[in-house]
Amino acid sequence: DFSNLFARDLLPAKNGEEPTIQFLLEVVDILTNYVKKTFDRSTKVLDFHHPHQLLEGMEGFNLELSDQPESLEQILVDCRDTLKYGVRTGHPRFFNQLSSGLDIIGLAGEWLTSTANTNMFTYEIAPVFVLMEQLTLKKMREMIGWPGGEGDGLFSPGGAISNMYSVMIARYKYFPEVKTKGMSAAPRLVLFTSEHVRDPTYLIKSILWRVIPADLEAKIIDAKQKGYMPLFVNATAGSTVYGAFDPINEIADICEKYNLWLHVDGAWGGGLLMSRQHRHKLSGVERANSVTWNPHKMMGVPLQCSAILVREKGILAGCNSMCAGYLFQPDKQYDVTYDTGDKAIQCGRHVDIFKFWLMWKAKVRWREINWYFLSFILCDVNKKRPRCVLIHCVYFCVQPQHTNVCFWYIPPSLRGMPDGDERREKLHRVAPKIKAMMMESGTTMVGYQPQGTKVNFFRMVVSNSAATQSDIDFLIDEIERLGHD
Ligand code: ABU
Repeated sequence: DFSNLFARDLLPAKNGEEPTIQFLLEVVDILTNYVKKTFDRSTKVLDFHHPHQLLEGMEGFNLELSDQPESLEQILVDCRDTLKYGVRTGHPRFFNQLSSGLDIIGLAGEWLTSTANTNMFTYEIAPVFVLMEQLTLKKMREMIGWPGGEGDGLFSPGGAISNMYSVMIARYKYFPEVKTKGMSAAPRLVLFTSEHVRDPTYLIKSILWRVIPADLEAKIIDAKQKGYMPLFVNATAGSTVYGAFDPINEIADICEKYNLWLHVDGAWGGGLLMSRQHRHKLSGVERANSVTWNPHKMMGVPLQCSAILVREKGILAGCNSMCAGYLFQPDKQYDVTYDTGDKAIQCGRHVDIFKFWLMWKAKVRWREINWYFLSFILCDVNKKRPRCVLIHCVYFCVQPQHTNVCFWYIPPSLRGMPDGDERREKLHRVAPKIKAMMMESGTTMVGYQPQGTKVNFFRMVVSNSAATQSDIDFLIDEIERLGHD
């Protein structure tokens, strides 16, 4: 009974050891129960409530911060409720995000990381983690194919930040004076990326969602003629929606011809470098100047775990170092090149490496995972059930390149309707409606979106190693059940 105990009774309080151990054992019990239920298919993926319902307080779960300390009993209730009203992203029927699953080794790593509670900025306070990061980044560079695994890198708070690092170091490489003089020291710089990516400067046309190299070259020439300075090309390895892989070798040829920085955004598809069967989809990645690779996506490492990998050693420090004297004293007793913090744009940096390092040790090579098998099953299921129109089949006429499967569900009332504005408007409302009902019933979760001229469609991704064929069938059955008008 913790109702008469408070945070002040725990360590470092005098005689705090016993209540601390008892309290933590209770917490572990809550967490292990949650883990068990996560893999239990009779458990719901979520217990959905609207924001106002949660804010008003659910059965004693009060999000408000009170003026008085709460008892440890209430703190334990808060822990239970927090998990109860959350989403089980490790559930075998959670397909909503590129990052999903609950890896037990990774979880153990995350628990240890929180317990160690240190900061990656200096070797002095994170000696083991800093070395793990260096060794793991080297392994990743070896997988990319850079000679001897040489180069540079960092774990960052996510794929967008890793991509931003690549833009910053490319700019620094060509115009180092920007660091001290600002953007006026550079001409108007131009970045090139696929038309399927958000808010780029220059959009490269694509076919089957892969950029067309000839269009890239035409756009580079156009930018030069307008007096701009082409700087950077992003090739996507596994696009967010369709899972498309750009032709890296052909893009690299153009980058070499025009002396441009080549970045490969493999946030989603980078994990395939671990697969003998699928790594060819990133063929040419070894010619990139920088690569983003998020182990928290395809490789199932608990969030967050995103790496920016760079071929040129030292450029991250060159670009970002500010030499803060209170952290990076040059006269420490150890080799201060291990103080990695000065390479980062942030100061404090979370330990993202340990769970990944531990999983790598435990698995060595990631399972030649049945994700592909499952996504192909989903394609087949769709083909057999003409109620679902597979975008890949309509537009690709081939299997998806990655585990993304995009499709429309066609409810009975729309099946005989001729194509036109009315049908499009109605079809546009189908996926959000089904998704809302799916969340209310809490049985499964899948994403949807419109894109370009395409009305809302389901984007199904398989990256959860707990998912099986029966879960794919369940999802399709559920869409049919909920979508039957
Ligand atoms: N950074 C893109 C993640 C999108 C997703 O998980 O659905």
